[in-house]
Amino acid sequence: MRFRFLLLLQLSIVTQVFSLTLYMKTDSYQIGTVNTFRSVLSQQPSMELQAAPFYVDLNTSLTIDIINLDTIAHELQWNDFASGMVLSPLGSVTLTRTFDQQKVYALVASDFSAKTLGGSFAIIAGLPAAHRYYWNLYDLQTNISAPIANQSLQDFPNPYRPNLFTINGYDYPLNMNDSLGIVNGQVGDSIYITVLNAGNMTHTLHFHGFHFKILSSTKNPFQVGWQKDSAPVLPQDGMILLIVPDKAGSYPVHDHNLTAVTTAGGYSGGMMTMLNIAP
Ligand SMILES: [Cu+2]
Repeated sequence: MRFRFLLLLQLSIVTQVFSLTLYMKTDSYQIGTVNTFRSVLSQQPSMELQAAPFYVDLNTSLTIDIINLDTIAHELQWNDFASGMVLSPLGSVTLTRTFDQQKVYALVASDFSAKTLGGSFAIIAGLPAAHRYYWNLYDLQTNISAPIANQSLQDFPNPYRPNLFTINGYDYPLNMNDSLGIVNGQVGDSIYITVLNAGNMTHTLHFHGFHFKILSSTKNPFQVGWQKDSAPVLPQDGMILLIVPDKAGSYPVHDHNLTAVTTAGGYSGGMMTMLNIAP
């Protein structure tokens, strides 16, 4: 009887209580013309490269089990926390957190190997269910991905010369079928775009056609409220952008650093996606 009372009390404080299981794995993937190692943090143990985010209502509490499928240890942290937690080889950790702000709660790898290889997962709180999209940004110098994965390389080369730039795991134009990221909306819609930079450098997104309003940013909060056509997304920052299109058409969005709009040195490719707005 006492247990039941406590359970009811807890439910009255927290809107919803859910559990979530995530799997961490480093593996090699073919991305466009290159083969590269990536670390993926995903709800799918099968490790699809394109890891969908998890949306929650405000004040949702989650219990999160994270299972390391790798035979090496990793470290993870929330991108708004200074300290992290160790995932031992083939081990697991359990976290709980309540999500009470409209923002991206990003779980990011913090050991050199998995961080450099993009291990990241976004829990996005407080967005309406309609018209929401997700862009996980990533860059890598692919000839160092294998030594990073097997931990024989423990630091960045100088200079770092990335040749791979992706959104949700794919470079342009391979991402043109990406239902998570390609925006399909209508004039007047409120379109919410969540961006998580899981890469190793700042990516400054530039929108053609529309200005966006910055609704939240964990690493760069002084930008919140700005309405811009370009803004930097710092490494491991999560940002929520809002656009309300005033005209129809197809408009590209790309990293304004045009080096990142290449694939293996060829233009155009890399970090570019599309806003398709119907009348
Ligand atoms: Cu442009």
